[in-house]
Amino acid sequence: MKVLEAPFVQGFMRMADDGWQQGWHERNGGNLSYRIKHEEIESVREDLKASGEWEPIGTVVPALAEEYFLVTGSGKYFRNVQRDPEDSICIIELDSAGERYRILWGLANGGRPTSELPSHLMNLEVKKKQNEEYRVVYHCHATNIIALTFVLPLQDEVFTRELWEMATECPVVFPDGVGVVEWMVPGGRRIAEATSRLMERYDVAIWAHHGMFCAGKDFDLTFGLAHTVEKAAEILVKMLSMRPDKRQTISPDNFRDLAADFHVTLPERFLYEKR
Ligand code: 2HA
Ligand code: ZN
Repeated sequence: MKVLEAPFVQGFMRMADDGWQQGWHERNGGNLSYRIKHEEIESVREDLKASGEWEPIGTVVPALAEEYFLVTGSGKYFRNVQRDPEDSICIIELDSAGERYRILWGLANGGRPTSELPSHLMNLEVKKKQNEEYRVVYHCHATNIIALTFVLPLQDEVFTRELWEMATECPVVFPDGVGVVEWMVPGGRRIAEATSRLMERYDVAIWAHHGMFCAGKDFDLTFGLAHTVEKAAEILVKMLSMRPDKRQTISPDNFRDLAADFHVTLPERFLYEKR
């Protein structure tokens, strides 16, 4: 099969376009990666060709050695993924040490995988060790989440609780909560390490004054997660714009009742009493 006919590639392109339509990918903002299944890479094998040299990833991910990934290209625009995928995205393979990659398809006019490749691969490695079914890592510049990083304390507990309170379904969609990374230079190993540490606990990591990272088992779940978090952030921004406090809200005991009925575990550290 041709790469562009494969369902996993179609799903990847649809997700990129969905993010663009949401307004989360100005210019070349954001990036997306997918850890390809064995049968999926075999289904497109005839269309793959090693075009360049092995290049360093910028970090080491031994648990992902010899795996294949579909990723957006550095400097490429989400706006163009659906229209010109061969120029915008690529399939890469990792070497046997998980230290280097090479391009097997895509980036037809040259280029490199996303500048956030270290973060994507380190997150995918953490998630794979937890649960083999995790395959998607998504980074977007969601507007309202970024806005909140200027007014809320950069603490996991506060972000999680405030987002949970904005929509009843939030604690059901992300019961583990969200983590927050203080401002750091993007693109390197340091921010990748900080993010992947948070991914040991959460499926969502917020980058202060920058955006968010989400991890999930498939495109629907991962996009849906980002969408739910950003929607809650939008409600919080609207609420804070109307008045600085809440007249009424969902209480810690309300959350405990919800957890019991929906069969989710909500860590007590998020259900603190507010002063
Ligand atoms: O430009 O979003 O974090 C791509 C990015 C870097
Ligand atoms: Zn970014």
